Amino acid sequence: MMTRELPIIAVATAPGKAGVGVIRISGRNLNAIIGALFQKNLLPRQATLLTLHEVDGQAIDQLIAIYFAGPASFTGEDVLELQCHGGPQLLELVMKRCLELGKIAGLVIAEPGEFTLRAYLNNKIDLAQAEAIADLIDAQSEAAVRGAARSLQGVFSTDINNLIEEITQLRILVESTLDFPEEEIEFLESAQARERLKKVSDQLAVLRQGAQQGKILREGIQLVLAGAPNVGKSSLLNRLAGEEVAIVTPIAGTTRDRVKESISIDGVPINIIDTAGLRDTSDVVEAKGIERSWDAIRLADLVIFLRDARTPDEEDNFLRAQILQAIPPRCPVLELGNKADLLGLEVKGTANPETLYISAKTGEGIDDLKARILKMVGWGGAHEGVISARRRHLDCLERAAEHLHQSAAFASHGNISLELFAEELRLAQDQLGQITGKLLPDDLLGKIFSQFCIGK
Ligand SMILES: Nc1nc2c(ncn2[C@@H]2O[C@H](COP(=O)(O)OP(=O)(O)O)[C@@H](O)[C@H]2O)c(=O)[nH]1
Ligand SMILES: [Mg+2]
Repeated sequence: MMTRELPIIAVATAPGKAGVGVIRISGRNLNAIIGALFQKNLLPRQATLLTLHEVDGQAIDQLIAIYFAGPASFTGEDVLELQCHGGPQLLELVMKRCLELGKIAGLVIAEPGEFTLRAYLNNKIDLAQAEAIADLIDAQSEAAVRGAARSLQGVFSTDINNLIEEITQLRILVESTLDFPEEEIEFLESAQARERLKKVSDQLAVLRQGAQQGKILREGIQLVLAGAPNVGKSSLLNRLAGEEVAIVTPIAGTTRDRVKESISIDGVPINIIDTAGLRDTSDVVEAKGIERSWDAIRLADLVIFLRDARTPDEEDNFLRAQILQAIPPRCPVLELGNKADLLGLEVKGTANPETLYISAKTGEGIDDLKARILKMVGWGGAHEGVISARRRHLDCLERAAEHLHQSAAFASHGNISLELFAEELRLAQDQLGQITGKLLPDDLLGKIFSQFCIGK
C-alpha cells in the first residue's frame, strides 16, 4: 500500500441516500482517464456539467466534474472529483464505469485512508495533520471538532517543529565543541546551554499538558466502577447518568455483566463502566461477569473503588490491593465511601480525611465527585486552544521529555558529558519527529492510515 503508484478511486461521501454523492480519483496523471470518461480535457479548478455514458451510449448520470492538476490538489497528484446524484446504486454504476474506462491507466479502488496517505507522502500535510483529518471526521463533540480543526491548521505541528528547531540549534552548538573536551564546562556556561535546555523542557511540558487535554476530548475517559457486591456501584452509575441505566437491588450479585453509559461532565466525554461486584462466587454466570470486570479495570483511565462507608477501611484491604495490582500504569484509583446517608456524624468526623464520602441514594457529594473525576484524569478545564491528540502523540512527548531530562543530567555539575548531552538531545528530537511523521517506521504508518475509512 505504501508505495503503489496506480491511480485510485473511491466514493468520498457516506453510504446511503443523499442529494449529492462525490467520487474522487487521484493519480500522477489523469489525462487519459478524463479523456476516456468524457472525451474532452477539463480545465483545472472549473466546475463542468457533464454526462457519463454506458458503453452502449445510455446516460448513467449527469454530474459536475472538477479537475485539480497536481501538485495543487489535496493529494498532491492530479485529482478528479465527480459530484454525482447521491444514490447508492447510482454511485456503484458510476464507480463501475470509471473502473472500466480507467483500466487502461491502471485505475484501482483506494484502500482506507489512501488519499490522505498520498497527501502525507507528497508533503501536503504532515502526519499529525493527517491524523487530525480522521479526528475531525470522527469528532463526537463540538470541542473535539475545534481541537481537530486546530491540529489540521497546523497549530500542533508548528509547536512541535519549533521545539525541534530549538533542540537542533542547541545540538549544533554542542556538537561543534565536542572536539574540545577540556572546554566543556566553559562551553556550558558561555552557551547558556542549561538555561536553553530548561526553556525547551518547559515548552515541552506545556505542549504535553495541551496534548493530554486533546486526548481526553478525543477519546473520552474510561471510568470503571469497581468494588464489592452491594456497595452501590449501579446506584452510582444511575446517579451520574441521571437515569436508571442499571438494575439496583439489595441482592448481592445483581449486576452480572458490564453496563456502559456515556455521560459528559463539563463537556468531557466519560464512558462509565459498571461492573459485577468483585467477590468469590460459585455462580458460573456471575464468575464470568467478574472476569469481565477485571478486564475492564485493566483498560481503565480511572477506577473508582467504591466502598460501603460503614465498612472499616482494613476490611477492604485485600480487594484494594487486588485492584491496585490490576490497574494499568498511570491509572489513578479514587476511593469513595458510599451510603454516607447511613453514617452517623461522629463516624464521619473520625474517618480517613482522604476518602470522599458520597451517597448515591441522596446525591450528597456527587458534585464534588464530578470535580474530583475531572481533576484526577488531568482535565485542566480549558476548551480554548486545545488541540487534537492521540495516545501515540502523548507517548512520543513523554519519551522526548525523558530524554531532555537525561540530557540535563549530563550537563549537571560534576557529571558533565557533552557527548551524552548531545546524544540525548538527538533522541528527544527523534521522538518529536515521529509525531509529525519524520522518522516514523513504515509499518506504523500503514497502521495509522488503515484506521481511516475508505474514500478519506
Ligand atoms: N442508604 C443507601 N443505600 C444505597 C446507596 N447506594 C446504594 N444503596 C442500596 O444498596 C443496595 C445495593 O445497591 P447496588 O447499586 O445494586 O449495588 P452494587 O451491587 O454495588 O451495584 C441497594 O439496595 C441500593 O438501594 C446509598 O448511597 N445509600
Ligand atoms: Mg450492581
